[in-house]
Amino acid sequence: MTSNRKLSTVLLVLVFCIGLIEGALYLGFVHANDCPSYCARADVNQDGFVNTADSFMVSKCIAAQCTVNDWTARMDVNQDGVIDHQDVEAIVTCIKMGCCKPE
Ligand SMILES: [Ca+2]
Ligand SMILES: [Ca+2]
Repeated sequence: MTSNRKLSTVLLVLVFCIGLIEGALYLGFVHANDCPSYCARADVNQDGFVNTADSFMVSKCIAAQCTVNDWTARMDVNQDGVIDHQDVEAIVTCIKMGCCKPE
């Protein structure tokens, strides 16, 4: 229970940081660069944008200790066979690098 709570706190902070990055992107403080190939898969919920909603979806999956299957395959953004914090970080990187349209 305690580790789940810690994990939730870490994920919340991460999602908050993504919000800040999105704000910076929107204001034009961050510019697009060479984008990692996994950014093409970062729109986890397939709504046309890569943003906190996508990282939140992966975070929820991590909290629920989900594994990669037909339903969750999209959440394995870096395609290393596991859904973990690295996938959330991959989404953050894509947002930070300006590889995705902010909402
Ligand atoms: Ca999305
Ligand atoms: Ca992964």
